[in-house]
Amino acid sequence: METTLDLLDLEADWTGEHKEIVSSVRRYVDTEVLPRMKEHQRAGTFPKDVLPGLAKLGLLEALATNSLDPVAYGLAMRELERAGSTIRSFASVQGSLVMSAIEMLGTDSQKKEWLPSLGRLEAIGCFGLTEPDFGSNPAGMRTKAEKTAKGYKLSGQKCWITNGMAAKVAVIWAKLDGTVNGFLVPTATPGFEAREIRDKWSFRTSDTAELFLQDVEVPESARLPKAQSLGSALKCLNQARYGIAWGVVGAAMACFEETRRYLVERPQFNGRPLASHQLIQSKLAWMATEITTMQLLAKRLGELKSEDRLQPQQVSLGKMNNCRKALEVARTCRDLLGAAGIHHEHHVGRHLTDLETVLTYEGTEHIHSLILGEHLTGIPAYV
Ligand code: TGC
Ligand code: FAD
Repeated sequence: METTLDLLDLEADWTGEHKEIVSSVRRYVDTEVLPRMKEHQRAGTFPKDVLPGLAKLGLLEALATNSLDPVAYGLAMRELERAGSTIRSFASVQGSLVMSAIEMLGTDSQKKEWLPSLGRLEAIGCFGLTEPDFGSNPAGMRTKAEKTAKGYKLSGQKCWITNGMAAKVAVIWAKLDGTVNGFLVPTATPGFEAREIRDKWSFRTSDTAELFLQDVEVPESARLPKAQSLGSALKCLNQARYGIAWGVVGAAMACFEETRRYLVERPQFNGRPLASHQLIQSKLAWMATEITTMQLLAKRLGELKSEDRLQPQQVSLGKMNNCRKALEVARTCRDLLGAAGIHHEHHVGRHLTDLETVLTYEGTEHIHSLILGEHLTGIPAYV
């Protein structure tokens, strides 16, 4: 029996563009990405071989030309994350962090130089905000930029940087005279070094690196002129966090669907399928309800974004709620698969461990609850 997770008939509101995007990304995920994930998960490698197919979808090119509506973008992230959070993350960093930074904060010539090649994935970008001693609190960053006769000299260290090994250009956040600024740094510049972070049990199929900058000289034209405070970096994070609120719905759906199929097929006790037991149905009903409310929340964020009314605390609510719920769904699915749930044969274990990263990056659960807390009380409680 086929079933649907569209219990509130949300798909009825989809435009032709939404339907098209969901079916093309889903086809790409099913035929080109999922068959390769197990092998890359075991090896701990990013599946570079899926990038030509992603480029062909034209999603990131559409972002560069602002021709994708927020709900279409969100649905694309949802479908990509069915394959895994690491695949959606590649696209989030490239599109929502790097391309958005250039689009929102760059000059016309920076846009002309980088957006087309980033959009076609001919160049890969990374976004360096986090440092070893400054994760949740990037305001404390030590990476600094000094004015030189021809431009700037950058020194410092960034860590946990997605796409860091493959990147041709890095958006580097650094303090210039004590104020956070953004710079576009070609990674081939002398003094720039990326080192892979190995031995991860989460995000094994993602390229994660530490970046070292030692007296990296860049011209004046490398500075993002509209980035003149930490707020500019946080503005880019809003875009990516929005995509995460949608993306994790896809991870939860993928876990649910794989588990439901298993439960209706596997007999246990008198030859009856596991799905016939009341406790199992109760868990399926709970998960389907959570996935439905996650979708409603993402859709509402999309509507607000389409009307240019989306506020940071609303994005925090969506990122925090949907990551937590997706993780709970993945954990429940792992349980319902029994021993099979710990094996690479199923994707659930990979989704579960990857969602642990998604809960942490782009603002941890605590940080998003503090952002909401500040909104609700007027009292910042970070310190
Ligand atoms: P605070 O004083 O609150 O704010 C500084 C300035 O920024 C403004 N602002 C925002 N602007 C736009 N969007 C937002 N979401 C904003 N949040 C704050 C604020 O109005 C202020 O403006 P102004 O004009 O007064 O200067 O800053 P704070 O230092 O107290 O920090 C607040 C806090 C803790 C919420 C912030 O630091 C934070 O969000 N921390 C979490 C760090 C984080 O999320 N890092 C992510 C790194 S990138 C990443 O993880 C990529 S993962 C790969 C993938 O996405 O797939
Ligand atoms: P910490 O800030 O040390 O936090 C540790 C714990 O303390 C958390 O539970 C946190 O919630 C809690 N905590 C911190 N402050 C408070 C407080 N004030 N009150 C209560 N609790 C608090 N960063 C980038 O810049 N670019 C990237 O591309 C990128 N990619 C990433 C990819 C992966 C796989 C991972 C794991 C991380 C990535 N990050 C990236 C970094 C990520 O954004 C940080 O890990 C995240 O912001 C948290 O910082 P931290 O790890 O230093 O944790």
